[in-house]
Amino acid sequence: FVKPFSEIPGLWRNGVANLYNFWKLDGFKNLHRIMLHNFNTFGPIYREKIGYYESVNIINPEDAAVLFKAEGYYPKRLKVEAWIAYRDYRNLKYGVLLKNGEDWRSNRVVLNKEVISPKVLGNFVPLLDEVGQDFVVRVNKKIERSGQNKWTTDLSHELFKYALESVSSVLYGERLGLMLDYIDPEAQHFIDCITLMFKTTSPMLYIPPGLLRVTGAKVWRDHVQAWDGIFSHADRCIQNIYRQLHQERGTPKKYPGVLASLLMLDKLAIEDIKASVTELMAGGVDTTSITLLWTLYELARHPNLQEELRAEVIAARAESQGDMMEMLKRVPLVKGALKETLRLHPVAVSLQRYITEDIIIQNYHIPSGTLVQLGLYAMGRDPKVFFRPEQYQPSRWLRTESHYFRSLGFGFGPRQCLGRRIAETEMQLFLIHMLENFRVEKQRQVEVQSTFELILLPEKPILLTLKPL
Ligand code: HEM
Ligand code: 2DC
Repeated sequence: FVKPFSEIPGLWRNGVANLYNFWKLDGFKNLHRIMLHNFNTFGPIYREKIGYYESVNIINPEDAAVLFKAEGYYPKRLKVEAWIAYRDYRNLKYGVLLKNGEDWRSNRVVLNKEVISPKVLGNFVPLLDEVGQDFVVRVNKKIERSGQNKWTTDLSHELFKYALESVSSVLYGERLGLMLDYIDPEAQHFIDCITLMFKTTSPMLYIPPGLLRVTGAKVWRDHVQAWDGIFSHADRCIQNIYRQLHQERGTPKKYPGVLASLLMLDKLAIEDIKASVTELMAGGVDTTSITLLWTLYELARHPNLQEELRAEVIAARAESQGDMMEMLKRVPLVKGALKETLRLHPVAVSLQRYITEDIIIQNYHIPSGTLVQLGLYAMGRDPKVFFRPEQYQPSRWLRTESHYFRSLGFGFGPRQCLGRRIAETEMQLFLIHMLENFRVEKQRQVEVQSTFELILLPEKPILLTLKPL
C-alpha cells in the first residue's frame, strides 16, 4: 500500500515556528548537521517547512535515481531568491545558473559545447597545466624565503588565487598573473566579493527577498555590494577580450578561450554570454579551491596514502612522457581522492529538483511539482550507503563497491555543474604537481568541521606545512 504525502514524517505543519527554531539552533551555519540530525530522527525520508519554503528530503542513492528520472526536460533546482533579486534590482540578465525552461535549455546546449564537451578538454589542459607549474614555482619561492626549508601557512588564500587564475585562463585564453608576488588589487577584491556573496546568501535563503529589500537590511546591502564587485570586475575582463577580438580580426592561431569562442560562434546574445561567463568566473573560485584544501588536509592526515598517490603520479609521468592528456588517464587514485573529498566535504550540502511527475519514494506518494532534496552531505556519511564512511579511502572508487548514484558531487544529468570538466581537470593537475614536488604535513591531529555559508567551508583555518621532497 502506498502511503499518502501527508503521512511523510517531519516538521512541516508550522513553517514560521520552524524558521524560529532553525534560527535559534544557528541553523544558517549548521544546515548540513541539521539535515543529518533529521535523517537520524525521521528516517530516510522527511518533509520539512522552513518559513515559506517546503521540501521533501531523501538520502538513499536508489531514491536519488527515482528523483532524477522525474526531473523532466527542463530540470529546475531550488531558486536562490537573493541571486535572482540582485539581477532584477540591477536589471541584469540571468545566466545559465538562474535561467529556467527553454531559455535555460537553449543557452545550456551552446555552452555545453564550449565548456564541458570532451572536445575542448585538449584546449584546457595546456592552459591549466601552466598554472599548476607556476603554483609550484611560487611555493618553492616561499620555501626558500622562509629559510627553514619548509612553508607553513593557511593555504586558502593561495588556492583562491590559483582557482581564479585557472578559470580565467580557460575563459579568456590569457593569464591574469595571480601567481606573481604583486597581484592586481582588483583581482583580490573580486575574490573577497565572491566569499562575501556566498556568506550573505545563506541568511537570506528562507526570507522572501522582497522583504529584505524594503527593510534595507545589512545582509541585503552587503549582498548587493558583493555582486556589484563581482560584476564590475568580470565586466572589465570581458570588455578586454571583446576589444582585442575586434582589433585583431583574422583567425587566431592558438585557442582563444571560452569567451572568444562563444563570441565568434555568434549563437547567443552578447548579454547572455556576459551573464553566463560572469557566473562561470564567480563559480570557479571558492568551489575548487576549498575542495583542494580539504584534499591536502586529508593527504596530510594520511601520510601513507599520500605516498601511494605520489607513486601513482610518478609512474604516470614516466609512462606518458610529457603528454598531459595521457597522464590524466593514468591517475585513477588521484581521481578517487577527489571523489572521496567531495563525499566527505561536498561543496553543495544537497541537490534539489522540482519533480515533473508523481513519484513513489520509500513507499510514500509525492505529487508532481514538489521540491525534492537529496541530502548529499548526509548520504556521504551514511554507513548504509558507504562502507566505513568515516574513513578517507580513495581506493573505494576503484573497487567493485557499488557506485550507483553515489558520486554526485557535481550534481546529475543535463543540469549538472557546467564547470565540472574545468574543475576536475584543474584539480587533478594541481594534485599531480603538488605530489611531484612537495610533502604535505599538518600540525595537530584535530578534526576540522564544516560550516555552511551557502557552500560548505572549513569552520576554521587549516594550517599545512609544505616541504620539498
Ligand atoms: C552547478 C558543484 C565547480 C559553475 C553546480 C551544482 C553543483 C556544483 C552540485 C548543481 C548541479 C545540479 O543541480 O545537478 C560544483 C563543485 C565544484 C564546482 C563540487 C568544484 C569542486 C564549478 C566551477 C564552475 C562552476 C569551477 C565554473 C567554471 C557552475 C554553474 C552551475 C553549477 C554555472 C549551474 C549550471 C546550470 O544551472 O545549468 N555546481 N561546482 N562550478 N556550477 Fe559547479
Ligand atoms: C545551498 O538549501 C543550500 O555550484 C540550499 O558554482 C540549496 C542550494 C541550492 C543551489 C546550490 C546551493 C545549495 C549551493 C551552491 C551551488 C548552488 C547551485 C550552484 C552553486 C551548488 C545546495 C555553485 C557553488 C555555483 C555557484 C555559481 C555562482 C556563484 C555564480
